Amino acid sequence: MINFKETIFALSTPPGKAALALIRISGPLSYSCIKKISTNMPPKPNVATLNEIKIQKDLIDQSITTFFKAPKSFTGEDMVEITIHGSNAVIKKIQGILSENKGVRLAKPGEFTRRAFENNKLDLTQVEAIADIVNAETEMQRKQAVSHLSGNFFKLSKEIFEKLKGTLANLEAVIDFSEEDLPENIMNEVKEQTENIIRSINEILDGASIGISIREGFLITILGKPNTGKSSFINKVSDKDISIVTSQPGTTRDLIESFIDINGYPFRFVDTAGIRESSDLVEKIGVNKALTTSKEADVNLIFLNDYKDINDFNNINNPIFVKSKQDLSGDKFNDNGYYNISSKTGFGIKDLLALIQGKINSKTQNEKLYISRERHIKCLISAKMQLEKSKEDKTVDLFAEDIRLAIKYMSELFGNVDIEDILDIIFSDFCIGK
Ligand SMILES: Nc1nc2c(ncn2[C@@H]2O[C@H](COP(=O)(O)OP(=O)(O)OP(=O)(O)O)[C@@H](O)[C@H]2O)c(=O)[nH]1
Ligand SMILES: [Mg+2]
Repeated sequence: MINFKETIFALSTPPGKAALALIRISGPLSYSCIKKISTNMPPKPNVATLNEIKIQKDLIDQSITTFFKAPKSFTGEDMVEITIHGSNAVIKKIQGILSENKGVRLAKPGEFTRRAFENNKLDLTQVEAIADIVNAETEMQRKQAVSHLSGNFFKLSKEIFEKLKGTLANLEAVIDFSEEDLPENIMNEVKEQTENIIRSINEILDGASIGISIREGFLITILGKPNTGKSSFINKVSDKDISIVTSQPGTTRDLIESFIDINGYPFRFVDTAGIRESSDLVEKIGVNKALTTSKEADVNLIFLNDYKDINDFNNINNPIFVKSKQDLSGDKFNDNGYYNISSKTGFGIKDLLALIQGKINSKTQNEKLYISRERHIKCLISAKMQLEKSKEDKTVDLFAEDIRLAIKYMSELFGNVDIEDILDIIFSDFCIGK
């Protein structure tokens, strides 16, 4: 457990040379330990001052210093933030001075956010959203994380949680009171409530696969006949040589992955071995891997030598057929069921990427909330399964027990119950200073 009497500090910006660096201090001694080495502390909370950090007459650095008084701070404790010059020497010196104070120590990864959670400044889904914002690489990932941080998922799941409590209250009434004291049809009402809650959970779960794709990147498999220009294409869209290109058919054997941000959409392009019958063991494994990956893909870009090759890929889902080397043929982009591009000149590449984006776009809705964390999905599935179980023919007592368990699974989402073990997993995603 955390000892809340300790004051913690950490560099909250990345280490290394930079214009500025920010050190955060949180806990009861945060104000006094900075005051000791300051010439101009802020006179009141939430005001920034130009402050000299000094030890006796020795000026360490100039700083912009801000004080946040508990409970109105990120952690809910007294906090001081000092912005100093981003110099390794200055940072080291100030951290060394802070460590010399009794009861003041370097923070562990995620400890500031953990304190914010422990002090009810954030619920667990918002804590996770902070980690997601820090890790977001594309606009879509940022939007998803911000939606969770602003509490959209929390509100929805809290609503379900409250409805479950209402249902349980009705069931308790059935158990405790005699029939004549109860409203008519109360059991029918309870059953309807349960159905409605299952429907609400399903609505959230329906968006999970899109949510996971936004978190990990939509999977675009580059599939097709050997020597059709697949690896040249992944190199072109990645803007670097990540896959070997030769004029020899069967060059690519393994899966080669590239994460690409296209207009804010996260994509994982995967180059694969050309599909053909082969006696070569390594190539055979490569072809199998290609076909297995294609089953999961949001889009399969199928590279052809010739239009008639399309028939060899009838059983592949979500296909877009592509013929490369347009610089040699001079054909137009949209050509009777397939698209001509050139990795050499760049012809058609932008249009093809727009086409892929359009396919993904049609799957996503602007305002919809997408969940993507395994923990959230697990809690919702467990609650839903318990509710499905409650529909079996059983006594009111057992019905109520199912609802109680569903409530427990839902409350795990916000971190209201016995969750010490999952806290450690969540906070280990954080860096020091967060
Ligand atoms: N002129 C021209 N040649 C290309 C183009 N794209 C690829 N090539 C050539 O076609 C040959 C095969 O290219 P790769 O990108 O290795 O083809 P691949 O589909 O990955 O081949 P495998 O890995 O064997 O399945 C190489 O000689 C490339 O230089 C293109 O757009 N125009
Ligand atoms: Mg290749």
